[in-house]
Amino acid sequence: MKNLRIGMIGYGFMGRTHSNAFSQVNHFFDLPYRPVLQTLCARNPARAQAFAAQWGYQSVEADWRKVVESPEIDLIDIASPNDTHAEIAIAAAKAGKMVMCEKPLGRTAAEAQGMVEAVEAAGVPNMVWYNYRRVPAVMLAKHLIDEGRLGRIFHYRAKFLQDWTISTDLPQGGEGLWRLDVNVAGSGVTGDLLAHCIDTAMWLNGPIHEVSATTETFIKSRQHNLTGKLEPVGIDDASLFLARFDNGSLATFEATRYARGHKALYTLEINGANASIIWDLHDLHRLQYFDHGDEGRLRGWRSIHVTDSDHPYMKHWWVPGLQIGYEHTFIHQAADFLTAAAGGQAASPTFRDALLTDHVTDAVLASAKNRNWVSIPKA
Ligand code: SOE
Repeated sequence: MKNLRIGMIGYGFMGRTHSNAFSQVNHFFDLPYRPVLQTLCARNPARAQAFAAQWGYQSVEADWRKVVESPEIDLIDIASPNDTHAEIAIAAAKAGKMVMCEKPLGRTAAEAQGMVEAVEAAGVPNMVWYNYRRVPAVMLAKHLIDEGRLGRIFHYRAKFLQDWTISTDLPQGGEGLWRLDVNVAGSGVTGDLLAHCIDTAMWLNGPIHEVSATTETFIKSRQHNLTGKLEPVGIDDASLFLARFDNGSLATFEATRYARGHKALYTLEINGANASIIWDLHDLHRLQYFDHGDEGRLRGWRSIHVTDSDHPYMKHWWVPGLQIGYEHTFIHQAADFLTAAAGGQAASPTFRDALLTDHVTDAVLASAKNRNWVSIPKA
């Protein structure tokens, strides 16, 4: 097993999920690489030191360029705010490093395009952390769909509901709240939450053909943490869209941070001619499955507890019936990446896959602004 020395850029929520994945992955998966937490790179020196000590990083660096150029680093993992993704990823690819990037890939598709070109020109393994694909129940849904069990797909329905920005007193900008600053985040819930729904949807149900959207910014100005001034809010607080997929199915998508009581309710439902599937992040190890082919008297929704050893990823964990959770999705993604990287390959979703999601989020924002249907560019 070869060491793979990681330069982690960022130490927020995602820096923790990724560091945890790299720390745990070899305990549960037999892999060609052993990730080594080599360097933690972040702007606040005291917090960076504390984070590095807590997670076991061997060194700390404030300038990401030094990490990217360092001969002691094999892989750059970008877990810093969205406005830093492109510059770091492009420099890392040019330096011949493998690159992993937190979602969304770019703030716009134009920004993501340059990132795709850089990793493909350098031929370096790459992946974007759309982690919900690696929930075992969601992966099981993928297998059932690919086996053709649902038949012709008519409907796709997805929601991602949160409620953490309802207070008018919540400021925007700076550490922890950069998601509310449009210059840093690129957009609001469209790029942050709908991007997850769109990534999963296109993976399960194929390309989206066109969208018609509406968005709202409920709170129009907030104190900015960096300037201290009351400033206009540029992000979308809620975003809803209708979509038509290339396969002829119709879809509705909704994301908001104003659904009081919902903390991270990501749900999806797919209705096919033969069967339907429902999944809910708050009950993430269950897949609801209805099969019209079942004997009529017994036909009904099955609630599959996706914890058995023949379910995706589950043989690597405990014994059948015992559950895993959110953090494991990142561990699965790290395992898949390390396996692909050993063969010099990208892992899904690749930078190119994530570029398509950015095209859809761009189209959603354009449609909401111009009040029209917008077609999605082809891959
Ligand atoms: C936003 O609150 C957020 O942390 C997203 O940025 C993550 O991608 C999502 O998985 C949970 O919610």
